[in-house]
Amino acid sequence: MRIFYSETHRRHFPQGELNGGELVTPFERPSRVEYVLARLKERGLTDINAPDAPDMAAIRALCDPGYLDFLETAWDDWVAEGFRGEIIAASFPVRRMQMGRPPRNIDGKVGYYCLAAETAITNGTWEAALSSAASAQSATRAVIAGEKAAFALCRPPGHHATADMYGGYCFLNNAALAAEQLRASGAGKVAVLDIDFHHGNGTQDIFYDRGDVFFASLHGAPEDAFPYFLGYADETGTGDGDGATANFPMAPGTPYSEWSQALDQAIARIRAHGAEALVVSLGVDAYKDDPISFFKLDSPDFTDAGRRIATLGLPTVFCMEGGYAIEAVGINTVNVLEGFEGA
Ligand code: SP5
Ligand code: ZN
Repeated sequence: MRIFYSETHRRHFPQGELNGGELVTPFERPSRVEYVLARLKERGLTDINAPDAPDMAAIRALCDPGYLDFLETAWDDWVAEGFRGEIIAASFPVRRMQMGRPPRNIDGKVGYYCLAAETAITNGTWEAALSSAASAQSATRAVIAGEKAAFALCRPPGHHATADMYGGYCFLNNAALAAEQLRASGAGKVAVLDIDFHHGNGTQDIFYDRGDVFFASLHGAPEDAFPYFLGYADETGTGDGDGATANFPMAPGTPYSEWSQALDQAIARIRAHGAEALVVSLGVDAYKDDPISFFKLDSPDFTDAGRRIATLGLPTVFCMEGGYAIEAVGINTVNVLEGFEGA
């Protein structure tokens, strides 16, 4: 399997994540990638490539222009304002306030474009986010060129990012870029299967009113888990997208025996939709020892999940999302890929 990854991810490494009222070292940290790379090599998956430069036209086509301008200049604007810490949002447009007017002031703008305050922006975040998108785009290009599957080792992750908001450690929605690219290459229908522990709110939002991109997500129920405000089972799409969103929220403690049934249902829905290509939002935070999640998958379960995903028989782009049990993130991620390849 061809693998794409950029060292530029290291430019995004905030010191602080807002967690329980403290600033802690972010769970989403550069060493995650090192563990995945080490495991890939250990298992003989050595076709590891730097991505091409990001396709900016595709990123501009997906995202809000004001949002992209904000991300590109946020750090400089923050420093120019006289702030000395990392960029953390503190004020948000919420119920009964103005949702459509981005402020001029950078502190206001940050809140306007932010969906969760745990995620800090630093010098280098924009470059890292672009390099992550570039990995997704290059992996997708390889699949379009005829590879059965490719793995984009994206960091930072993407599935929480909407067209105009960052948060949940995500800035640009890599999986959505991949899905759009597959569509543009001629696939009439594509599907995004999101197996990260958290609901892929960004991906769902981007495709919610479209029938050409099916979105299925397995995740911790919104009553109990981030991102809290989306991901209920009764969210099924709207307009042309009516019926093209499928959510499988699950309770704390969910074991693989139950999770795998949801996976099978998601797979059946994708098959029924008639998808011709697949994007997998590959988070491995459903793992039993993940520090911020509450499912009970064990490492061999990820191999089995990869095997089940392969039964779709579709050209597949894997995009790395979450997974924070540092020592196991490589094993679990590569298990999915090996399960898929071995099937
Ligand atoms: C890509 C991805 O996996 N993003 C996840 C972002 C989650 N951020 C907020 C997590 C808040 C979790 N609080 C958990 C406390 C555990 N004791
Ligand atoms: Zn996650």
